[in-house]
Amino acid sequence: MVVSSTPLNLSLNLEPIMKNLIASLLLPIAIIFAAGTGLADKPKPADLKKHQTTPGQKYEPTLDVLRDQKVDKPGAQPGVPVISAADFQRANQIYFERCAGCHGVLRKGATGKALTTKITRKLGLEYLRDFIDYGSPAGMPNWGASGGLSKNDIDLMARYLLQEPTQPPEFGMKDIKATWKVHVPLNKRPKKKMNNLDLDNLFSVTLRDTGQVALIDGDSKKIVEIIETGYAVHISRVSASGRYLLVIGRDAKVNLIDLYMKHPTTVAEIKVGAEARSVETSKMKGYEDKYAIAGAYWPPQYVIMDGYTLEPKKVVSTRGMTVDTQEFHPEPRVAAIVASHYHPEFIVNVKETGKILLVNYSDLDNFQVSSISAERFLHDGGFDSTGRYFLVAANARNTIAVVDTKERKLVKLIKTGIKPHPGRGANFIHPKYGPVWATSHLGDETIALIGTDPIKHPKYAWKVVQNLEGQGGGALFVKTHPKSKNFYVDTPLNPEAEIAASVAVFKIADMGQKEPKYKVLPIGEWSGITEGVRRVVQGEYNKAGDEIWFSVWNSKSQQSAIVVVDDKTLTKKAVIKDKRLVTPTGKFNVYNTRADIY
Ligand code: DHE
Repeated sequence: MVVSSTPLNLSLNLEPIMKNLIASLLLPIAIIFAAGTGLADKPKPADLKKHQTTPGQKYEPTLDVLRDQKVDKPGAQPGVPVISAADFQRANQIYFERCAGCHGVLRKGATGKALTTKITRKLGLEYLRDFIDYGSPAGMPNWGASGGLSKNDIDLMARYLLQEPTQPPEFGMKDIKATWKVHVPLNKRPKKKMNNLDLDNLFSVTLRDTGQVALIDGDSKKIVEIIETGYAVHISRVSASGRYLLVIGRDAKVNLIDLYMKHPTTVAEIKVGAEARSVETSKMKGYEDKYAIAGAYWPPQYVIMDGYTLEPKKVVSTRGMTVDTQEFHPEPRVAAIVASHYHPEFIVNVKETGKILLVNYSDLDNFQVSSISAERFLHDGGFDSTGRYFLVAANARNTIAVVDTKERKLVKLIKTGIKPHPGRGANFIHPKYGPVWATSHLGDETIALIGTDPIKHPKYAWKVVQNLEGQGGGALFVKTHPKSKNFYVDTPLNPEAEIAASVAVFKIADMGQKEPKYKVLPIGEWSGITEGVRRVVQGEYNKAGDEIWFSVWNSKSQQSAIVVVDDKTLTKKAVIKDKRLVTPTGKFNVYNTRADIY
């Protein structure tokens, strides 16, 4: 069963950024249909009853850093409506906020179809306007009636799509170097840890809308440091030694934070592009902490840096052919990156081409990259419990790709439910099937369990051995811990407020039953916050594995919190509230993150 198709309540008191996340799905869908098969029938308002916006559709990139670029309007062309410079700038902003995530920066298609002028001019102004206004049974919402775009904006977007697209600037080594700053040189850094923090139980918490991370002590639950980072910081990763914390903003700014300083501080920073989401550090024995890597959405490239200073060493473009149709893709974004434990390699997932790159960092002068053809639209993923196999979601293809990082080859492509979104996934020993790795789904209520032990449980390896039924779609992250008996699933993008504000917990011991039951923890309610949507997102364990932290993510102007759950009793253990805790989302326990425990 697909999750509720209740239209999203855009009147919720959300900050614009959240609205963008929701809206980013709507416009592309319209255009996908129009551009997909050429000229479809003119959309009818009556068809709108069939329109749906699923949680999966809400989860598309908003390129809001590129949105703010200053652009020149293209010159006048015969038969193309004239558009003023100010209007073009505004339409460009709307496009990057809402459309580019699916249709690509260059409008040559990404998860959505291409919107080049060859296609749009064939469709014509009136057609495009109607399509954006009235929608279609294929999933196009009624922008006019829904109030998502005003009549003027619909008209503007239709005219914009007839103009040649803008191309944001490239960002090569010279530009990257110009942004590189070492605030504290290596010889000025402490030789040993200068603070009393229990670093292994420290949490780096994304404060999404303030462009900061909060470092929170896992024992006292107090904020020990707030550190300025890039715009709408996305993830934190920890170096193999546990000394350095790396954080990446959506604006592609990487902060290298030294946790040994008396007050952990940014010791180096750099920008690797204009839009980015992923960062990682080398973990192979002998190379611990030595290199860092960051992947960009725009330009489509990754950058290898010195792990202690972030000095950029190598910038590599990901442009190339797709794995299936073997057509050129001009802007394949870099999604998840992990560090191999078997070879001096980063495993770089290239979204639109579907390639998993094994990027060898042992000799940057004789640089070697191996390419595994997996499946298009790779997004997020993590290791199995042994750290040998890497499982990654090709989300728009409802597939999990498995790579053996020791043998350096693709093991299997496994079909799961609709739009898998594992985060890094979760590993546990199933009472019947042995070791499994789990992923939740954005587009349905199932949680797929995949067998990961080809030696002792070969019958179950690399198969979906069980589909659990959770609270609903809109799930983003699953979590457990080797010491825990429980398995948690969040649902922050579910359209039902109660489901978005709670998590489901399964007992691992019950998994052998035909339809294992789950318990609902009302985390939003436990936070004591009564305003806002209270999206409960991304469970993260402490080092001991006896408590799990959830963010209660409200909009910037509303109160948010972190609720700590006692993993044994499944009761509320603590609520962290602080006026500095604005829009907390991802939380990264230093020990679990550096040791790949999830
Ligand atoms: Fe994420 C991981 C991209 C929206 C919270 N997110 C990732 C990764 C990618 C990605 C590629 C994997 C990085 C890695 O492992 O190296 N995320 C994107 C998007 O493109 C998308 C859909 C839209 C956008 O414009 O950014 C998006 N992500 C979100 C959110 O709205 C979330 C819920 C809140 C937020 O802070 O923005 C969110 N993403 C996260 C988190 C992780 C993540 C917490 C890391 C999970 C982990 O356990 O490692």
